[in-house]
Amino acid sequence: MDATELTRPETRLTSYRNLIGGRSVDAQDGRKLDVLCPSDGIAFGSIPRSGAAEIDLAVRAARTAFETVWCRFTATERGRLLMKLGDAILAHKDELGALESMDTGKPASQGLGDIVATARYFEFYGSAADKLHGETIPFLNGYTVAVVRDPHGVTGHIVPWNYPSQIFGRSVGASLACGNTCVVKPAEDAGLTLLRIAELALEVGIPEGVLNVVFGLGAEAGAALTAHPDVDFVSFTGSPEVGTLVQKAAAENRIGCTLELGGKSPQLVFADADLDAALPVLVKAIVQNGGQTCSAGSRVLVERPIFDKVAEALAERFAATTAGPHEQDRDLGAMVTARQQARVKAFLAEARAAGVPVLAEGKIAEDAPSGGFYVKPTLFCPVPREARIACEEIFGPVLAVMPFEDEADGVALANATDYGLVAGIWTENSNRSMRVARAMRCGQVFINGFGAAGGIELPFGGVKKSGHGREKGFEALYEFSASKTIVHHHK
Ligand code: TXE
Repeated sequence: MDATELTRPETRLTSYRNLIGGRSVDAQDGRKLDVLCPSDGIAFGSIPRSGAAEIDLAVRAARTAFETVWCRFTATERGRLLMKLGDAILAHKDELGALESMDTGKPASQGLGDIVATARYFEFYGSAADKLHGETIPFLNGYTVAVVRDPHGVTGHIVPWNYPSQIFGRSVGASLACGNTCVVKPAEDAGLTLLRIAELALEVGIPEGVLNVVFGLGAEAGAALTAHPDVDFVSFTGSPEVGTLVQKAAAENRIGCTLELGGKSPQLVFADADLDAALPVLVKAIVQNGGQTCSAGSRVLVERPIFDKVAEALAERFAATTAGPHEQDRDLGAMVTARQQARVKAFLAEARAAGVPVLAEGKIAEDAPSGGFYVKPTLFCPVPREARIACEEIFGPVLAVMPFEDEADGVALANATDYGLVAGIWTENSNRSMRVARAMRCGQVFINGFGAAGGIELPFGGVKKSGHGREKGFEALYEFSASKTIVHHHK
């Protein structure tokens, strides 16, 4: 018996249901969607194909919970419950990690790591809940002015499939800490752990209706959630196209939203970089999670004098990478869906046809199930600056390597993208690293590193076409709350 059979039988063909107002319910018309394991392409369960009716029920449940129950909890009490939820997630981390990996196709250790990070979100926001202080403002004589922070009310969360539990944790954790109630629409392609975590929330004492999960297609359940007139704020992470729709829907309702729409994040490698430190990170930043990471380091820009050396070393490391089923815990798993696999392969075919050189390819494990959605990690080098693979988000394990001539050229090339999410800088010159970091047009910059073990505490989000608003860190608490100025005129 191989590992695949060992870990999956008990979850095969499980019917997952919505969680609305504390009740486990199917779609009203009983329609369902299959859930496939990306590692072998086989269905192991189903989720409800919900629509406007189920979303409406969930929003009503969230509204009632907001107005009648959750508002009675002090910030400290809310925080304690969120920290308990963090503990419960940790206590179930093996089960949740296995489910996350089976659902997304990501290697087992990464599924587990995502769950541990999710627990940390609830711990972080739980402990922050009663530290969202307001301020007082000096004003005219005879006045005392206080600025307090209020929750928005009901928040809608559209979660993608690449890091389901973490992206859920970062927005739902912050929202609940502020005193909102939530309706969550997981991605139809992967999002089962969100349901399990919402069930754990009930178990630790978070009241019914405070956290609701409604499964369904984006164009149906997702669109219904963003258009619902009784939702007060929307958090969206996903594609730029859908982000535009979400912002239009928010505009119709005259509410706010956070949009995190991915990137084409550069890593600048200067001639004085510590290459022993840089090389493994440069590879991991695009191979991890099959490149299906909003902040993937998908462009490596190398200063001319060390270009050939870096290209050669990257090629060696790329060739040593292997994609395999999640249980095997290789460098990467399968792409999340056949659709995503086809999208990545189309980029690969187009770049090859355009004559962009392939410097190295990784492998697909020989015993990987033939029905799985695998692609080989692929290193293109040198990539012309105007090539599509140098400009567009691929969301696959595809690295574009390009030379730059000097600091000014490197900065210009790094910024020459519609996106602006993350950047990496590799240099031993601290004057230069700070100068270049300040010149980057993006939301997060790493110096002599890339990515930060989840980065729960670090504000995260884009500029330019990568979206707006910040999640993660304390700053998210300002997104999920609104200031209210209280002006007391006294004698
Ligand atoms: O995204 P969608 P897809 C990028 C990445 C990827 C591409 C396409 O480049 O290759 O987008 O992925 C919900 N109203 N990112 O098609 O469709 C949907 O159900 C409301 C980057 O999977 O945007 C899911 O829950 N919601 C990204 C979520 O939106 C709708 C993560 C994301 O799906 C909707 C994912 C609608 N009309 C993809 N249509 C990142 N920033 O990390 C869909 N959805």
